Amino acid sequence: MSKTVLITGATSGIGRATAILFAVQGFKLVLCGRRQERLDALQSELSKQCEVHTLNFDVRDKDAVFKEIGSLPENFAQIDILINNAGNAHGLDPIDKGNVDDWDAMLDINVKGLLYVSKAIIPNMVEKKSGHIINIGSTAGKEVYPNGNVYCASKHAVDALTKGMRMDLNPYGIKIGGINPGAVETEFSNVRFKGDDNKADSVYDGFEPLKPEDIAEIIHFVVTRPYHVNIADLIVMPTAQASATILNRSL
Ligand code: NDP
Ligand code: 8X3
Repeated sequence: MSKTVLITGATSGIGRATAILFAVQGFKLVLCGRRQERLDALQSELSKQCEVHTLNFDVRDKDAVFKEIGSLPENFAQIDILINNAGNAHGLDPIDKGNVDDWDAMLDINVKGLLYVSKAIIPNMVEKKSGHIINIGSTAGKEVYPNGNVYCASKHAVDALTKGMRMDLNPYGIKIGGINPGAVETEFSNVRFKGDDNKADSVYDGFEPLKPEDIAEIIHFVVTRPYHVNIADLIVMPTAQASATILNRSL
């Protein structure tokens, strides 16, 4: 029987590429996001390949998270694999000039949103004594870079939660892993720079960034290992990247 996968942030970038690849592989999909038209487009496209259900909620809205996940139809309600992917950076400012609304957004979405979605799904995994959770962290969760302050803090928190979940859910045989990408060309920088496309494009100038499909393939590899193999933590960067700030822009 195909496994059921719930992907947050499925309307764009890494989440969308993962949904498309997983559909080809015949998983059953629960796709989440806030942009209904994109959810509808994915549903109509991917339904040709697999069973798809969509949920529209903001991960910051605790009540909506529990209501939507709690009201999944019976044939989608048993989530085998949770991919906690929804998230973004908002702004790139020194700490003294940071916008507090940006700080709220990053901590509320990247950290608390991930927690709410996990809390809505973990009890069923505990009951079944099976499940797999993948948290999409970042190289920003492994190092800090200038002006990255709160985004880096949010992804360091994701890294800590990945480790904590692995410890706490170990008695139940639930797999927990973190995947931590470097620069991936998605809508990430458009969101970070609030729609300034020139600024967003310049992030990837002069080097070949990762594609969302690269991360989707890695997620697929991680979830298709035999039961006794848990890929606990993984960092993936473009070849041109050596750290958050060391980029070879001549490649
Ligand atoms: P995108 O901006 O392309 O996608 C972000 C996704 O998150 C969208 O589907 C968006 O959907 C969803 N999302 C954002 N805010 C919310 C919210 N409040 N509630 C529900 N869903 C939300 O970026 P990426 O694909 O690049 O990002 C995916 C993950 O990868 C993030 O966690 C990001 O931090 C991480 N990452 C990205 C890297 C990169 O360089 N691109 C590198 C390392 C990590 P919608 O707007 O429809 O709600
Ligand atoms: C995204 C990668 O370097 O912009 O998490 O923080 S970075």
